[in-house]
Amino acid sequence: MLKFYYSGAPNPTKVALFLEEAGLQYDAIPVDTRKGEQHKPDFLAINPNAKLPAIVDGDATVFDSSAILMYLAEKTGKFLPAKSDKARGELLSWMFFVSSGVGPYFGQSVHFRNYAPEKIAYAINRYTFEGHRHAGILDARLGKHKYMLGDTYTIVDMNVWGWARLLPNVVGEGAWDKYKNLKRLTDEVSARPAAQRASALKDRHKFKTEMDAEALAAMFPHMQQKVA
Ligand SMILES: N[C@@H](CCC(=O)N[C@@H](CS)C(=O)NCC(=O)O)C(=O)O
Repeated sequence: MLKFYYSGAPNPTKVALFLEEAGLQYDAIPVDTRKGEQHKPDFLAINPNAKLPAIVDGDATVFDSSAILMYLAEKTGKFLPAKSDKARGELLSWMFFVSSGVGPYFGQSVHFRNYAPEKIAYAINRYTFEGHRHAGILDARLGKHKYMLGDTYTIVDMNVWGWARLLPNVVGEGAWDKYKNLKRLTDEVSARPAAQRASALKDRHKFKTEMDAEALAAMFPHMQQKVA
């Protein structure tokens, strides 16, 4: 059976959404990042980047949420746009936009707002600005189309949903008044039974909740190393 290495964080939850939407059988294996389990040799053999999600499907090992979504969509033929060069171009563009833009900028904004030991005004402003900029691009797209690729619900919407749910943590309260099209998509996806099962998956296992010294050292190792 497909092994799904996960935590309750945004990137694993998008993959949980696909697995649930597609009705695939999977074995959900918790990796508790606040206990440092992502750095254990057994997990590093699956994802040398020490992050969730990752899957092992037969002899295929895939890490990085966008890569996993593409892999599973192509393997099952589900949640992809119609076959054409135009649609493939849009699929790749928006998948990479989420993985190279939305994920990293949203993640850094959450980090500097909530976890950085000092409140660095420059960093908070830069990443909040980029959070708004990326949310605005998604919102404009969704002002023209029901879903990110047009009329059909695809892996791009799943990829967006994973992070969009956290928008107020990224840019602050009032986010949803500003990005109404993105809110419409996020709410619609969140209401799907598969999304509810994906969000509830983390409750099947007992993940550590305290952000204590062990958790900070595991998730933000730079805090203990001066490299610049
Ligand atoms: N580009 C990766 C990012 C993965 C990532 O940052 N995962 C986070 C959870 S959302 C994680 O595992 N954090 C634990 C850590 O950094 O130690 C993806 O899209 O899968």
